[in-house]
Amino acid sequence: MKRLLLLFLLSPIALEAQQFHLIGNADEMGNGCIMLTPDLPYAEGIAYSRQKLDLTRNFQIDFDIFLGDKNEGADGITFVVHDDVRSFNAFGSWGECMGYGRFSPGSGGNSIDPSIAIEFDTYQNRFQNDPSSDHVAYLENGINQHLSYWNNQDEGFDLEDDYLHSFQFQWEAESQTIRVYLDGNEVYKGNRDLVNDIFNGNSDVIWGFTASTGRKHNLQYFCLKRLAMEFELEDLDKAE
Ligand SMILES: [Ca+2]
Ligand SMILES: [Ca+2]
Ligand SMILES: [Ca+2]
Repeated sequence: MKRLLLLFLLSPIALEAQQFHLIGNADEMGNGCIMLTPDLPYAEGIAYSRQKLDLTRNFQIDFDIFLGDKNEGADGITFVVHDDVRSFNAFGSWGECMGYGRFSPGSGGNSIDPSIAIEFDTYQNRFQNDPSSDHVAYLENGINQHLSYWNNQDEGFDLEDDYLHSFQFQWEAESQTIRVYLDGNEVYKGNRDLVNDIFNGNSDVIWGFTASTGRKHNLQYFCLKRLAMEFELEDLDKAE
């Protein structure tokens, strides 16, 4: 019962495009959506909320993502939470790194670190262990390679279908649980002490979205829905 109660007590906050700091090709679209990349090669765009997240509290973020209208396009979007020293100007590499990571774990090049990310990958790069289908994966510290992924067990799974897809990210602070939903399906669930194991004890972190294209490309954007943040842990205890 406690978990249900927590979600009901979250306070939703309406998000506006002006609350985001934009880098590279990112640009307001004027309809509550922010473009990350135009449908052009070698583009990269990043949008960070100016309001940081507090990992000592529960929160839930809802938004829609658009990954393009052609299956042969690329490369995808990541949702990122980070504490990189470059703060609101942190960026990663283009192409298969989706503006988040670097090309290989041991290589140089720009990546957002320390961080976690959820990637929505629309192009197969064998070096990153990508399946032939589009997929979702959990990433850490600017490394795009992943051992596991979610593609609905469908080798034809395609997100570049000219539709918006709903995405939800939930953080439950006490149990240190991450839950991710795409179009209502649970696509990732994991337990991680983010504050201590990723962010070196810091609980105030930057969040936003990154995307890039390479030789192949697509229009990629996200639309704001809401951020729901738990206000006071004490209030929850009283409510019980
Ligand atoms: Ca593709
Ligand atoms: Ca890829
Ligand atoms: Ca695809």
